[in-house]
Amino acid sequence: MTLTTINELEFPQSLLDALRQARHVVVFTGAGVSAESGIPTFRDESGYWGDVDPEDFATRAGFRRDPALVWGWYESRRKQVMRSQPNPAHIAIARLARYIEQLTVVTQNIDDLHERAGCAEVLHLHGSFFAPRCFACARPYSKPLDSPDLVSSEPRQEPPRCARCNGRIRPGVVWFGEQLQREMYQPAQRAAQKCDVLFSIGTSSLIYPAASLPFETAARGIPVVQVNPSATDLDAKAKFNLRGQAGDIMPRLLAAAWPDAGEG
Ligand code: BV8
Ligand code: ZN
Repeated sequence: MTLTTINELEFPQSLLDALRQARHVVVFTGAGVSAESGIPTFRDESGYWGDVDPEDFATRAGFRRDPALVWGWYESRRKQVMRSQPNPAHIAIARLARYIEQLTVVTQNIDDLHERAGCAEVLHLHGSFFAPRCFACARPYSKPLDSPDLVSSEPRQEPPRCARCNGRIRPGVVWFGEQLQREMYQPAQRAAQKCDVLFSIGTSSLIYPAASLPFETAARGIPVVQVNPSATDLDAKAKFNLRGQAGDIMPRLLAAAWPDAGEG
């Protein structure tokens, strides 16, 4: 395991070689990749879980108990994402597609910053802000969430109702105790098991089954590159631990591996 801190100008040659020779790269991300876009993470100092209890805000029971509180929380987070921009980490990740034959981006995030940075296809293991559905009958909610009659900045907002069964609309995310969608998790797992390099960027590696992906990659002897200012359980299994912020490291790593990567 090689530890490289951000202020070291050189990345290990073996990492640059692995990248240049890779045909298929998986990039697995968590809330830390959006931190430099101004989006709070969950478990850092100023993270979401420091303000709210996940039991009340990220479970079915919490939504049943107080749908307006949960819907209002997700709506305020969604609007913050709409006001934010992809940061240099998102842009560098999308730019990888220019140099790698196959790039698979797998995120635990529910924002659309990877897509807005130019990633064509993103596997959202924990869902998305942009796929609300009926809590009762699961019918997708097709009305635009920013339609005038739905715009409010109140912390508690009564969720809209389903056109088919009049059930409450819920955020299109995976809450604790809910299964991940097979059509997201299975391709992510396949990619993690057959890629040439896997990046794990900005995740505390604590939430399962998503967190198991980089461990499955490492167990197959495939190099795992972790990018995180802090240590996580993955440190022990990652071949390269790049200590620092993703927005600093990722553009520099691309420029080191492919000197023209820095251009427009
Ligand atoms: C399920 C909703 C079961 C969306 C979230 C073993 C197997 C299976 C399940 C379990 C298991 N053990 C326990 C479980 C249950 C549970 C779980 O994992 N619990 C934990 C507490 C142990 N898992 C579940 O419930 C999952 N469901 O397995 O169902 C099942 C089985 C059969 C039948 C029915 C059910 C569902 C988990 C999904 C929960 N949903 N959120 C939302 O609101 O966003 S969780 C939440 O955590 C988010 O989704 C988030 O994406 C996810 C992971 O967090 P991170 O992204 O890592 O963010 P975090 O703040 O933790 O870390 C940020 C990192 O970034 C830090 O390390 C920091 O240092 C770094 N960083 C900061 N700045 C930067 C940076 N890095 C780089 N650059 C920077 N600038
Ligand atoms: Zn319905």
